[in-house]
Amino acid sequence: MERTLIIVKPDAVQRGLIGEIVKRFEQRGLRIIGLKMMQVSEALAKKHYGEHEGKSFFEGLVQYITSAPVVVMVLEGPNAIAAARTTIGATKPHEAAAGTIRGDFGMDVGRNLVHGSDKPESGLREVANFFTEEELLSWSRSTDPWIFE
Ligand code: IDP
Ligand code: MG
Repeated sequence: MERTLIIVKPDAVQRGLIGEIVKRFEQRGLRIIGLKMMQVSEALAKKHYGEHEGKSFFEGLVQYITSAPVVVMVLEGPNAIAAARTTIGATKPHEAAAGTIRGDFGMDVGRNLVHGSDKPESGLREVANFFTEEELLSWSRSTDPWIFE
């Protein structure tokens, strides 16, 4: 089972899209094992987006992600990372396929609504940055055998 960190970014929270976005991951079949609302500190933002430090958009990205509350969640499932990223859509919303979150709700790469981990190692690192082990639940759904073979 893979784990992915999802962030419902400040623009999505401000636009009232928390429920819509959570719904899309739920209906896909990903299992939510942690979920909370928080405001990201500058230190946490810089740690989370460390790979982008030095890029032209880095300061703006840190400003954006710390500017207002976010909802963070951990999703679990076989191939959870790839599944979540196809539900999220391409980084640049104007290139994202219709039917994806970014393709349905976004216009600008600087306001692209949602984050999802990009590989299993990032998933583990990012989940540990945002959640303690006590905040994550190990549980199974009665529907799991109908979603995962
Ligand atoms: P991802 O979120 O699809 O994995 P990354 O390339 O990892 O995309 O970039 C992280 C985040 O940085 C993006 O989701 C977006 O918020 C922001 N970002 C990436 N490229 C740009 C840019 O050219 N201008 C402004 N923000 C950007
Ligand atoms: Mg990324």
